[in-house]
Parts: sequence; C-alpha cells; structure tokens
Amino acid sequence: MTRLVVASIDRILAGSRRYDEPDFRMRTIMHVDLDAFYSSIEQRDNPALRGKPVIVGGDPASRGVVATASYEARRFGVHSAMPTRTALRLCPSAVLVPPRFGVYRQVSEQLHALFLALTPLVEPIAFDEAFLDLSSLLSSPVEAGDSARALKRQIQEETGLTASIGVAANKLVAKVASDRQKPDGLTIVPPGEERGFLAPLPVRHLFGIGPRTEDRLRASGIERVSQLAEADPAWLLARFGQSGLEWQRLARGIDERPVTPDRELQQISRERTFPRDISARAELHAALDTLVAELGPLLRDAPPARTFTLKLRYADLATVTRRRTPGRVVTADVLRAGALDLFDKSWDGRPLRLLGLGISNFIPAAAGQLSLFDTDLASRSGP
Ligand code: DCP
Ligand code: MG
Repeated sequence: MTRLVVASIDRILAGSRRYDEPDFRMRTIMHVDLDAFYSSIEQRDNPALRGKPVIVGGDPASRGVVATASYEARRFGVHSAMPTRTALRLCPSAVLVPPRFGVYRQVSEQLHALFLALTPLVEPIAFDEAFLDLSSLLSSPVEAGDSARALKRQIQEETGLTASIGVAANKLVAKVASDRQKPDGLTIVPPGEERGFLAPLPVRHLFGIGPRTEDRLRASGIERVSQLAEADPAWLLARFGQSGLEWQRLARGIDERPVTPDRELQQISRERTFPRDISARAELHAALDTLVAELGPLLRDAPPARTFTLKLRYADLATVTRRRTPGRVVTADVLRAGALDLFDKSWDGRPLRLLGLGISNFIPAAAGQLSLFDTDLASRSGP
C-alpha cells in the first residue's frame, strides 16, 4: 500500500521527468554480485594464496576449464570458461586450485540468508549473485546507500568476502551498475538517469543480446546501446521484428521484469553460452558440473522437483531439449548423475555453443509446511 502511494506521489512530483512507459512504477532493485567468488574463497581459506594470481578450475590434463580467476590473474588475461591450459600459459605463476563446490554452496547459503533478512523478494541468479526488490522499504534507489553499505559490511563480517552492489529502478540497470566499480563497489543510478547510464555500453550488455544478435546488429551499424536507443523504431521492427523493439526499450533504460523468488517459477534453469564452440566431452562435462553446482542452492530453496531438462545448442544454432523424470525427487546428486547420463545419450558429438540445465514439475509444499517465502508471497500479489 505504502509503496503505491509513494510511487504515485513520486510520479506527480517528478513533473518533467519522462518515461516512455505510461504505467511506470518506481522500484528500488538491488543487484549483489560477489567479487571473484570462488577464488576469493580460496584466498580467504588459504592465506598463502592472498595477493597471488589464483585460478580455480579443472585439470589442464583432462581439458579442464577455468571457473574463475582472482583479480591478480585476470590482469594476465585469464577469464572464466577459458581452458585451464591456456590460462596457465598466459599466467605461468598462477596457483591452480580445484573447485570446492560444497564450500561455495555453504557460503552461498550464508549470503542468501543475509539477503532474506532484508526482503523476501530475493531472486538468486547464481551462487554469488541475486536481485533484491527493496521497493517496499525504500521509495527510491537514491535512498539505498545505507542499506547497501550495511549489507556489504555484513557480507564481509559473515563470510570474509567483498561484494559489489548496484541499485537502480530496474533489474537491467542494477545489474550493469553492480559491475561498474568492481571489486568492492557500490553504484547507485538515480531514477531518470538509466538511459544515459547505459548509453556508452556495447549492446551485448542488454539482456537477450547474445553473440549472434550482437553480430547482426553490428552488421547494421549498431554497436553501442545509445545507437540502439536512437534507432528508428520502424526500421528496427522491419529488420529485427518485435525483438528489435524490445531491445530498444532496454536500450532506453526500460525494464519491467519483476524480481521473482524461485518458488514462483515454472522452471529453474541455468545456461552457459561458451565464448567459443566446444566439442571436447570433458569440457562439456565440466560445464555441466558447473551448472549443477549453480542449481544446487536453488534446488534446496525450491519445492521438490520431479523433472530435469537438458538443453543443447549446436554451433549452427540447432537446439535440442531433452527432459527426464527419474521417478524420485531431483536432488543435487540425482541431477548430477542424471544430467551427465542424459547428455551422453543426447549429444551427437558436434560442437556446442550453449549448454543449459533446468528443473521443473515442482511438487507443491505439503500443507502446513511453511517455507520462508510462503509467508510473504501474498504481499506480491498487489499491483
Ligand atoms: N563460474 C563458473 N564458470 C563460468 C562463470 C562463473 O564456474 N563460466 C563460477 C565461478 C565464479 C562464480 O561462478 O566465481 C561467479 O561467477 P561471476 O560471473 O560472478 O564471476 P566472479 O564472481 O568469479 O567474478 P566477478 O568479480 O567478475 O563477479
Ligand atoms: Mg561474481
């Protein structure tokens, strides 16, 4: 209720402020993303690694890939999803550490608990990343400074790690903002400044614009968000269909997707587009393992699921989706074994550009068994 009143007063006060969307409602969305998550945990737990280039990843001998690298290693050009072999060539002094998913998952749970202490409207995106909708607590992103600094402090105290936070009136801008001053950053984008904030970025920063779309836009002379924002809508529509208009809305800083706690989702899924097409089975298995690990904490928070789905996209963009319902609840272990098996049966050996994994077909929580989310979801059914 308060939120609605505040939003309408704000719209009246805004006066000259212009939004392309008539029913625009001011929201305060926070995006939290930990810095160099896996490698920061390794440096935290082993002081000998602090200040050094650290690579968390798979064994180069079995075509392992980099999960993440410390900022010291990134200076050498090392990045996620690169073959470990290449990474060690770029940065021979790096210490290679195998991933400890169990530990990362525990930290992820600690983080999730801190987020939930602020608001039930938490949408986990990865182990170390979530959107929080703080609209009912704060009437504008510009009021979020104290909450964001307090959250960063709590994260530091509870986990010993640094986080970067972005706050804005929507998810897109909050996400870009959290990246702006990494590591240990805080960036708040005041309402009305979304479009200018996004303008200089390459278009790939917008949701839904992957490498292929980026190429198509570039072929039409569009590389920056500002160019997309200014393009003639009729031309965009003719050339790219409805998607062109949707990208333009994002480019103009408009994004109305709600923050969605996973309980409400039909499917919880994660996918990876690889920086280059991959045809090595071991690398694909490793990527699948990462997806399983990312889904882990969400599996725990979501209602039990009966079905898991594997998605393969080949280099020629042919996409295959395979579903399996194992006859028992999909736990992390069931998912790990099942996904690998399903992958081996589904993949035809050609290079893949994307791998995705999801769970669905949720069993409703038993009556009387309240979860953290149940108590608060009612408040979301408002406007
Ligand atoms: N991860 C992975 N494989 C990838 C990307 C990420 O295994 N291709 C894992 C390792 C990361 C974690 O997910 O530590 C979080 O991913 P981020 O993209 O947030 O990367 P980092 O937290 O490592 O770094 P940044 O400081 O850029 O957020
Ligand atoms: Mg991160």
